[in-house]
Amino acid sequence: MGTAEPQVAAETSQLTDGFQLVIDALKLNGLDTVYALPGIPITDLTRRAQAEGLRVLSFRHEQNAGYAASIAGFLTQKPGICLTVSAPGFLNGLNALAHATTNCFPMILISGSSEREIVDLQQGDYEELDQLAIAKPLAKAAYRVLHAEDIGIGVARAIRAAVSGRPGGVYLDLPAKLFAQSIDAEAARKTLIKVVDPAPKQIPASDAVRRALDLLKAAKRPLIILGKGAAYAQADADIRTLVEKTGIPYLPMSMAKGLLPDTHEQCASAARSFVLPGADVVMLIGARLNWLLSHGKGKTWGGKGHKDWGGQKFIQVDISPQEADSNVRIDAPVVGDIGSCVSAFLNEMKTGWAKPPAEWLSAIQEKKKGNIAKMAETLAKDPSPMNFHSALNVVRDIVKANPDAILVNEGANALDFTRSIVDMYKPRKRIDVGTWGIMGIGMGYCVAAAVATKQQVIAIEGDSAFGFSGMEVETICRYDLPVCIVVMNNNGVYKGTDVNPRGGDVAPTVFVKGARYDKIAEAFGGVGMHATTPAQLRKAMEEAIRSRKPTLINAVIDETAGTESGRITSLNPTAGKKK
Ligand SMILES: Cc1ncc(C[n+]2csc(CCOP(=O)(O)OP(=O)(O)O)c2C)c(N)n1
Ligand SMILES: [Mg+2]
Repeated sequence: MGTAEPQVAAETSQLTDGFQLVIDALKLNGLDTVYALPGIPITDLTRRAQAEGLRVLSFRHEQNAGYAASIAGFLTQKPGICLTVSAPGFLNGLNALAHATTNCFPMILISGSSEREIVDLQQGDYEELDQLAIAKPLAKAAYRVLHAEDIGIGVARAIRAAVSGRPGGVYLDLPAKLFAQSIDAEAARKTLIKVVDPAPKQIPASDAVRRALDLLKAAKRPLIILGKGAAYAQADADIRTLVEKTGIPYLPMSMAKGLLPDTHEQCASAARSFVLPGADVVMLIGARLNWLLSHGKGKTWGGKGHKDWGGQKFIQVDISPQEADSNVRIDAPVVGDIGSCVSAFLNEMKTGWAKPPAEWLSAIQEKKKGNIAKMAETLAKDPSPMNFHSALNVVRDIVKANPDAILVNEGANALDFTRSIVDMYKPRKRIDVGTWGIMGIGMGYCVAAAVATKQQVIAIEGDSAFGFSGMEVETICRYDLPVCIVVMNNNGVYKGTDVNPRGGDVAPTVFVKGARYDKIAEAFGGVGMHATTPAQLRKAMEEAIRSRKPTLINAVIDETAGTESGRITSLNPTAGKKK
C-alpha cells in the first residue's frame, strides 16, 4: 500500500488517496459488495476494498461480474457495483451495463482508464480507449472523475442516477492517475457524500389515480399485468391486496412470477392466449408494452393484422412518464413509483369494489382448467430418453418444496418450458434473460443471488446458454456458494439433431454429443452429477439442496425434444421459411 504513504513527512496532517476515497465513498453509502476482475489500474483497489471489509467477488470474465452486479441491483434496490480494468475489461463489462439499462436494474460499472491526455491525443497508451464516450449511449448516465476531491460527488451522482426514477446502468470512469492522488485526509473526508433519499418516492397525481380506477371499474373483462418493475418495487403486500381486492385476473411477466403464488386462483397464466385478446381494460403495473407483450397490438391482442389494435383500453402504472403511448394509446397513465401508485389505488378504493363480471371469470377458469389438465397429462409421462417436460416436472416439485430458493433460468426451450412449467411462490425468486433474451446471465446471476440473498440458488440452463458463463463455475466453487446448476443437455442450440447437408463440419447448432458438463464442477472441487432419468435428477437436486454444496447436474435431455427458437419461432425468418 505504498501509494497511501505520505510523500512529504507531514507532522500534523495525514494524507489519504484516491483508492481510499473510492472505498470510503462506497462504504459510506452502504455499498458493501463489489463484483470485480482485477488488473491495471484497479488491482490495488480490489485488494484494499477487501482489506477494508467490502466483499470483493472476483470473476473470470467481466461480463459475468457485470451481470452479477445488475441482478444484485434488482434484488436489493441498491446499485450493484461492477469493477473492471480499462479498455477490454471495460468493454467486457459494457454488455452488462447495457443490459442493466434495458432492464431498469440499478448498477454502476466502475472502470479504470488510461492516461487522459494520451488517450485524448490518441498517442497509444496502454489499453487506450475513450471509455466515457462509448458508455454514454448505453448507460442511463456516465461520469468521469479527474480529481480525488471529486470522488465523493462522482460516487454520489452515480448512486442517485442508478436508483432514482427509472433505475438503470451508470458508468463511472476512474483514470489510473486518480487512484494515486494524495490529498489531506481531513479535507477529503468532508468531500464525501452520503446520499440522502437516493430513490425518492414519486407520488401519482390523484386525478390520474381516479381516472384509472374509473376505467377499471367500468370494465367488463379487466386484466392486470404485473411486470418486473412491480417485482422490483418490493411493494409485495400492497400489490397482492390490490389484485385480491379487485378480484381481477392477472398475468405475471416472467420475473414477476411469484409476486402472488403462480397457483393463485386469479392467476391467468394458463389462459394467456385467451385473456390477452379477450380483455377490454388492461392495467399494466411496472410492465412495458414491448415485444414481450407483442407491443400491445396485433393478433395476440385480438387485432386483425399484426399491427392492428385489439380494442383494449390501457391503464399504465409506471415510474416513467415517457413510457405511455410507446406502442398503443394509453387511456389512463399513472406516473409514480409502483409502491406509491398501488397504495394510492388502495386508498382511493376504500369504499368497496365489485368483482369483475362472473362470465369473464368463469370463462377464464374454464380455459385454465383445460390447459392445466393437458399440462398435467404431459408432465405425468415418463419418456425415455428424458425430455424437457419430465425433467422440469422434477424441478417443479423441488421449487415447490423450496419456495425461498432463487431460480436462475436461461436457454431457449430450457427457458420457455421452465417459465411455463415451474410455479413460483414468492416475489423476486425468478431471475432470467430479461428484456433482451440474453444468453450468458446464468453464472453471474447465480453468484449475485447467492451472495445478496444467502438463499439456495437453482439454475436451469440450456447447454448452449450455460456455455456463455460456464467458467464461473470455478467462482461458485471458490466462494463455496449454495448453487445447484442443472444443464439441460440436448446436445445443442434448440436441439442436437441438425445435420450439415454437405458433410464435414457438424451443423452450427450442434455441440459435442454426450458432453459431460458435470466434470466441470468436479474440476474445481464442486459436486458433479449425471442424470438420465427424472428419478436421478430428483435425487441429485435434493442432495444438492440438502448439502448446499456447489453442484452441477448434467441432465441428459432427448436431443429431438426442442423447438427452433423456443417460443419465438415467429421472429426467426429462416424457421418461418422452412415450414
Ligand atoms: C448473447 C446471445 N447470443 C445469442 C443468442 C441467441 N440464442 C437464443 S437462445 C440460444 C441458445 C439456445 O440453446 P440452449 O441454451 O441449449 O437451449 P435449448 O433450446 O437447447 O434448451 C441462443 C444462442 C442470445 N439470445 N443471446
Ligand atoms: Mg440446448
